[in-house]
Amino acid sequence: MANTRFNQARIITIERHILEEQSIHPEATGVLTNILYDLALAGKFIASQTTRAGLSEVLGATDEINIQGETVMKLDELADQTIFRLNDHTGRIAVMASEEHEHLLPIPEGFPVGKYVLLFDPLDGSSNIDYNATIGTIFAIYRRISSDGPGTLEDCLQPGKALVAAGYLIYGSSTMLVYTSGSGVHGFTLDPILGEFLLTHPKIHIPGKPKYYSVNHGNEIYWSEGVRKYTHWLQGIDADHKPLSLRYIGSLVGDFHRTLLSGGIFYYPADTHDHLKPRGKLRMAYEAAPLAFIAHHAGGYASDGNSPILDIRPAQLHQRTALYIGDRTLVEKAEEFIRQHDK
Ligand code: FDP
Repeated sequence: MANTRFNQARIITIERHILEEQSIHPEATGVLTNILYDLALAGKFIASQTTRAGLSEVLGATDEINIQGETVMKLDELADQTIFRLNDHTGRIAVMASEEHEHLLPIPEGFPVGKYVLLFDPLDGSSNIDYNATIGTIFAIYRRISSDGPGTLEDCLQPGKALVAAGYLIYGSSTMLVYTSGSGVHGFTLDPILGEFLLTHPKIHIPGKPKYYSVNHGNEIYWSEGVRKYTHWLQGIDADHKPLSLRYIGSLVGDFHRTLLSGGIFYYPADTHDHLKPRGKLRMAYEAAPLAFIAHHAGGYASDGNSPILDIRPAQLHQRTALYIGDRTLVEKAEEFIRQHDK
């Protein structure tokens, strides 16, 4: 009996956790707390749809091509609309931007406009949907910098170091929500029976002994000399350490989540072939900046190969970037190789 009570005392729902975090900040109004709840709710909804993909006829592509030139999957649309609709009327958000839309997503007329800015990648890793592999949702929350009225493009083009909170939902063998609002990175696992996110990974810190490196080796012919030499170093060639093992899902949230929990590095370099991905593939605002914020608060580091991701102010909503993220020493080593060989 005593044992049962003890176990129950340790159950921390996301609601309790976010409220406790809010109480550390006496100036907090509860608005951010509510945005985080709304995103947790969006995550539950998206998770319920992704686990039913194929059954409820949502698997497969729509006929539309999105702004990135990719075929829009039905689940992408669902996730996109879910997040927008759960946040468009609350009076907490000034403006939104989604990886799926070319332009800003203003708050619809008639609804109050709030003080936060929400950027999201509704379903990251969508090329994996048809193969039942891990996918995710990434979100980034800034304070608006414009004074009033509808939120502006400038509100959305802030550097990652201005983030108030960032997180992701991962739809894998279980559904998890991982977030930080600046005081630690915390992970919650969705109990599908209770329908609640429970704290399972408090205070995540990237482990010091890296196990894995994660990169799309299929692109090696496009890499710079620095990136190639760095990769050889990770493989133990001309290095004073054992080779790291390779893991690559091709779904950023999945690859990042593993890196966060097991240590190591994920990278998606820029191409040396200008016509391909001279700035890399990943999006600064929807992918790199929020994950860099999480990595930073978990003791890690993220760089574009030259400078910290968190220092870069994107010039455009859909700006792409090279990304090196994870263990601080490994990311700094990548910068060192690039400095030495690519200038
Ligand atoms: P996807 O194209 O499946 O949506 O930025 C999107 C992304 O996946 C990331 O999630 C993933 O890390 C990367 O692209 C995979 O790109 P490659 O297929 O070129 O490796």
